[in-house]
Amino acid sequence: MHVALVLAMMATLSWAQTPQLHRKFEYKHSFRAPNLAQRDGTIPFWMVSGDAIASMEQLRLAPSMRSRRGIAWNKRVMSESESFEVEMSIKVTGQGRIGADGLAVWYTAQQGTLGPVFGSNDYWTGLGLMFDSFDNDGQKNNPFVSLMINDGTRSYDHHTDGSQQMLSGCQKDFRNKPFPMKVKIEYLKNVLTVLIHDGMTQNTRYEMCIRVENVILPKNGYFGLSAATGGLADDHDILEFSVYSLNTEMPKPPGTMPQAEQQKYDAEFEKQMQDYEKERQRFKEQHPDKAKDDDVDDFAKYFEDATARELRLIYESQNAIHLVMQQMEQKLQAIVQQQNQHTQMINTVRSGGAVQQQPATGGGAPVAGGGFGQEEKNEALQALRELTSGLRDMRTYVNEIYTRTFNMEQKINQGAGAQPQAAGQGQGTVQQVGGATDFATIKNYLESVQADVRHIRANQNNMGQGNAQGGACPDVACLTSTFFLIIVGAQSALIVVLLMFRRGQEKAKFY
Ligand SMILES: [Ca+2]
Ligand SMILES: [Ca+2]
Repeated sequence: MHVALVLAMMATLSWAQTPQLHRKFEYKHSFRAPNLAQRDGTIPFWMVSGDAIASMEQLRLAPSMRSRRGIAWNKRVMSESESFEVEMSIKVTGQGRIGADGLAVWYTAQQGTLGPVFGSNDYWTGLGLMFDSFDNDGQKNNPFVSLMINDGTRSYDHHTDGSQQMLSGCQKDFRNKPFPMKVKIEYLKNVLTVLIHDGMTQNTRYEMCIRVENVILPKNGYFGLSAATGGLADDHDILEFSVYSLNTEMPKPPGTMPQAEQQKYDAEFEKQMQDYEKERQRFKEQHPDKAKDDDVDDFAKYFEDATARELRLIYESQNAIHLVMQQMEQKLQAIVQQQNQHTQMINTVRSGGAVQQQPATGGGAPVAGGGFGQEEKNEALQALRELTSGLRDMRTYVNEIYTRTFNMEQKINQGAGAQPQAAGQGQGTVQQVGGATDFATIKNYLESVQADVRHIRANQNNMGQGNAQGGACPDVACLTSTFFLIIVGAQSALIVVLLMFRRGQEKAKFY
């Protein structure tokens, strides 16, 4: 009873201590369709040589033409792990009942070169997995898959299909299958396994082909592929070559890795922020006068002082003016377009009877040049001139009002103060009675001012009517672009003067 319990506990412990296998896709050793190759026919991290051609869909190691050979070799060594898994998708297709020569997958100490062994060099060091199409030794056992491990001293024997040299193999017809053949090569803890799906069904069903123990492969080897044709020829295409590193030293399951890393980075960031804050505090303590400036809380105060706010307000108001001007321009354009249409219609009516033909030939295209004639332009210019002179008149009237008001003030003051000589008896009684007729005088002046204002209004009305007749601005506010620019200019000049004045004041404070 006790023994059984102890055994069970030991079993549980040993199971718990078994390291989990971490399988990771290694893109620097892999390629797969679609987008197998780049536009220039290269495969990233791979060299392609001989008659091999890489396209988006496949790597054609050797085409179905006589005596061709091509190789493709990984430029990077497999340093990610000693154990690995390779998943391949292969198509070998040809017109004949028999094909040749075949293709090979390599894992070697050095990169391969073009040569006699299925397109690659002889005397290699490492693994060669041959897919031999042609039956050289007449054993009626081809196509055949064979595994040969070489230490760089042996030459491959084609006459026997390598049957005396191979470690293991299996007979497998891989030519002209409806679906790509799938091959899975696993090298884990010096055990090499080759599983093959023959491509007869779409669903992958692997069958064991090779399993060999105590296989020693070179560390940091290169993956390679090659194929060759002879008197007979097949297309030898690789659709996928995916390499996965197999590591047992990764305790964490792959799903939690990114989150763990994220937490690590977050912690690091937090730590650095704290360090920075500490440094800042220390600096502030050491240099209280300098540190004051970079105080974040006070920054806003420095940011918008009175001058800045003023500038911002000016900027905003100028933006508003700009917007209004843009709107005016749009409206003017719309008016011009309308006028064009009207002119066109009038012309059409004048030409007589051509109204029905117009839409067919002219369509809706506006008469750009002729629509706004010289006469209209002159009229518009005239209206503008009138408006300008009207504004000038208005200014004169305003000045006049100002002058009169000023004079009136002066006279009132005089009336209230010392007695003028020319004022006569009436003025004298004003003083005596205590300002009874003073109101009458003010009334007179007010009436004269009222009359002036009425006069100005009448003038304005006349001007308004004149403009309306001119048709310069029927719907929009009667304000020309020129006048607007003058306003903006005057405003800008004022700002500049104000700023200069302020700057002068500030300088005065320092010097
Ligand atoms: Ca052969
Ligand atoms: Ca054979």
